[in-house]
Amino acid sequence: MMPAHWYPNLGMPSAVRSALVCPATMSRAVSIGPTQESPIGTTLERHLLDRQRGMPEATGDFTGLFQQLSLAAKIIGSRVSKAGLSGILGRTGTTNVQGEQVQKLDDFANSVIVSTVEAGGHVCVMGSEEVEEPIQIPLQYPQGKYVLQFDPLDGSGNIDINASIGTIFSIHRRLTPDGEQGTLKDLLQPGSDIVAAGYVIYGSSNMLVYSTGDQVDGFTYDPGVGEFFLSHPKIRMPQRGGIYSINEGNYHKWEEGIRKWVDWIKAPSENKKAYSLRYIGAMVADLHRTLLRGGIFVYPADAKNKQGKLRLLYEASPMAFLVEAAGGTASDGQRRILTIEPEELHQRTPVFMGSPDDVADALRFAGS
Ligand code: AFP
Repeated sequence: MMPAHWYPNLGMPSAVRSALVCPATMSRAVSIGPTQESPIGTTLERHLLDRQRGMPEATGDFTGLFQQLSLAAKIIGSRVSKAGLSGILGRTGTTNVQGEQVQKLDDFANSVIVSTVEAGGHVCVMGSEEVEEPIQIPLQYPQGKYVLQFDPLDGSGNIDINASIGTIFSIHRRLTPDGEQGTLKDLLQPGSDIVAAGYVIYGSSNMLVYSTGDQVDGFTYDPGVGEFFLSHPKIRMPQRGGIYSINEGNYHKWEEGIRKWVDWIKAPSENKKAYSLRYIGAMVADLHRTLLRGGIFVYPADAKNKQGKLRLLYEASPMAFLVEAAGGTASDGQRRILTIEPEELHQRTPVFMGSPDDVADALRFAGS
């Protein structure tokens, strides 16, 4: 049961309510920043509308797109929570006990996002980690001003073991002329031009976390009410944490600098305690913990994945946008991830993300 204070107007004394209120900020001209205070318990929809009201030139397109994404998150979350029951586990091409074709959960999540968003008129083209080519908006629908990229179900290796997985998304403005179908050009934009990014984590509870660049807010889903409620306003990442997150099974494939860094971070010394290792194998879950608790998440290049493993457009850029908005650092080892100009849809990149001091330490070793 969710604590009563999540619901702003349900019997909570006004003194308590105002103590929970978070002040507003608006630091980037492009962001859709709030002009009002957002009390704990605000629904995602109200939060978006409050922000929209603070932007007289806003048309409601952004809020409309987000409402569709939130609906997609609810549908995917509902199916994920029933995965073990509904016989949906398994690979595409297999049949369930009713003899029906089983749709792989990541294919399902992909179709839900595409079908929820395409008819809305807010987007002109989409890019998905699951789909090789740009996803065009059929001509019977309006071609919107935004561009949506997403990884429908990140960490899909975790589905069959009931561990956390997630959806990652980012939104850009279109570059091609209004009214036409969007193209690859609209999708190949750097993270620095992201208008908003976020993720949904399907875990012990489901959460939607998003940012328009000025702050990062987290909303927890109440399945009884069917709404995401503001639960983690203005997430800030600590300057330094105590956890490192990396697939250490790749130790012998790494370059020497990464090996030395891992040897150093887990060894206690006069100046520091040994860091703890946590790695679930789903970037969303590992970075969600890193956002809230601090520390570092790393997926470096290695002998097998010479360009790194994670996808720039569907994983690294959106997460880098959130990490930076929460006060953290996101690098590919040499430059800010947000400054990388993508050349291909499914381009990969090494990733060093987290608390600024922890990333600085790792980069010192990686460059050695
Ligand atoms: P899947 O979605 O194919 O499971 O990949 C997940 C992922 O892209 C990212 O979420 C993880 O951080 C990373 O791969 C895990 O990779 P390793 O299994 O090589 O550690």
